[in-house]
Amino acid sequence: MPERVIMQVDLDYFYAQCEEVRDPSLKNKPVVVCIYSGRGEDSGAVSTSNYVARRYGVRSGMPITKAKQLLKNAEAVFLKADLDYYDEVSRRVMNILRKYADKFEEVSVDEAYLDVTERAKGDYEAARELASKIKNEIKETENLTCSIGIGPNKVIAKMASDYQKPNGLTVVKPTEAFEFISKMAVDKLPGVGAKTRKILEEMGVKTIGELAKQDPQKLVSRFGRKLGNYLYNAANGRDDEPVKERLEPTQFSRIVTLKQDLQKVDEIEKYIDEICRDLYTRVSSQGYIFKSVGVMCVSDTLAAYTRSETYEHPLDSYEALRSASTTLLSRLLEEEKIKIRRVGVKVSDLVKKSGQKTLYDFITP
Ligand code: DCP
Ligand code: MG
Ligand code: MG
Repeated sequence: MPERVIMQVDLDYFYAQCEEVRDPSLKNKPVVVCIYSGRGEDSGAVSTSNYVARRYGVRSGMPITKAKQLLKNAEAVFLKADLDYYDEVSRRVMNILRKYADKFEEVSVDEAYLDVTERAKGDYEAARELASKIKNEIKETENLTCSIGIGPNKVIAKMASDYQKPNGLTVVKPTEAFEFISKMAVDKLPGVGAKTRKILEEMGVKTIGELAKQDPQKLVSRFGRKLGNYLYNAANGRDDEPVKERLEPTQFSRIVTLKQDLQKVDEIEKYIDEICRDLYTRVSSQGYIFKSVGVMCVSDTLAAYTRSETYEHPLDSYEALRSASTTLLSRLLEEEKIKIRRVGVKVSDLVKKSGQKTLYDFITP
C-alpha cells in the first residue's frame, strides 16, 4: 500500500469555545461548561472548560463542586451545557471539513479524520497547506480554533493533533513517526486508558518505545488478540485502519410478525416492548437520540397503517420510546379497529447524542 496522508482535526475546548463565540466577554475569564444531574444545585460534572480554567486544574468529568473549589478565587463563569447549540455548530464545521477530504470520517462532535492522500498527492507539505486553509476557513466562518495533526495513519494523526493544543498544526512524516511517539508515555497512545497503563507498568513498560520492543506474542497473551496486536503495531507507528466514510443514518426501524393475528393493545404490548428494547439499544449505541417515533401495522388483510408523532425534545430512554410507541399503537387500534399481523416501530429525526452520556463514569468520588 502506498504511504497515506491522514489528517485529524479536533476543535479546541469545544463547548466552552462555542460559548465564547456567543459571548465574547467570556474570553479572558475561566469558563466551565457543566452537565447538571438534576439532583441538587451543584450536582453534576464538568463537561469541558476553556484553557483559562484549565490552568486552575479544572478537567472534563470532574464534579462541579470540585471545579468551584479550584476556581473560588477567580472570577469564573459556570454555564449549563447547551447541547443543541453545540450540535448545530458541529454540523456546520463538519460540512466545511468534508469538502477538504478524499474520504471523511466524523468521530465525535468536535473531531474528524480526513484522508487527503490523493489531493495532497502524497506530499506532506501540500497537506500542511491544506490544513492551514482548513484552519482559516473554520476561523473565518465560525470564529473557532482547532488543532490538526497529519501523519501516515490515524493513530499518528491523532497523536499529532493532541501534541500542540490549542490552535496547533503538527505534521509527522512517515520517516519521523516512530521517533515522534517513542519517548511518549504509553497512555498517550489512543486507546490506552488507566487499566491498560497499569498492566503495562507492572510489565515494566512506561514509554511507547519500550512497548514497541515487547514480544508481540506476550502482548497478545496479556491483552487478547485485538488489543495486543493493536498495541504492538501502534507503538511501532503502524496502523492500517482506513478512514471510514460513514453515511449518517436518517432513521432506525424494526418490524416483526406476530405469532397469531391480534387486536388488543395489551396483547401486542409484549412485542412492542421487545422491539423498543432492541431498537433503543441499536440507536443509542450508535450515539443517537430522536425526536420522532412512528408505529406501523400490517393488518390481516395486508393493509398497512402508520401513526407517528414528533416531540419538541428528543427522547433519550427505552422507557420513553416504549411509552410513546404504546400510545401511538392504542390510538391506531382505536381508530382503525383492525386485526394485526405485523407490527413495527420507527424512530427518526435523529440527534447526535453528545459526549455527556459517559460523563458520570469519569467522576471520582
Ligand atoms: N465532553 C464531555 N465530557 C467529557 C469529554 C468531552 O462532555 N468527559 C464534550 C465537551 C467537549 C467535547 O465533548 O467540549 C469535545 O471533547 P474533547 O475531548 O475534544 O475536549 P475539548 O474540545 O473540550 O478540549 P480540547 O481542546 O482538549 O480538544
Ligand atoms: Mg476538542
Ligand atoms: Mg474531541
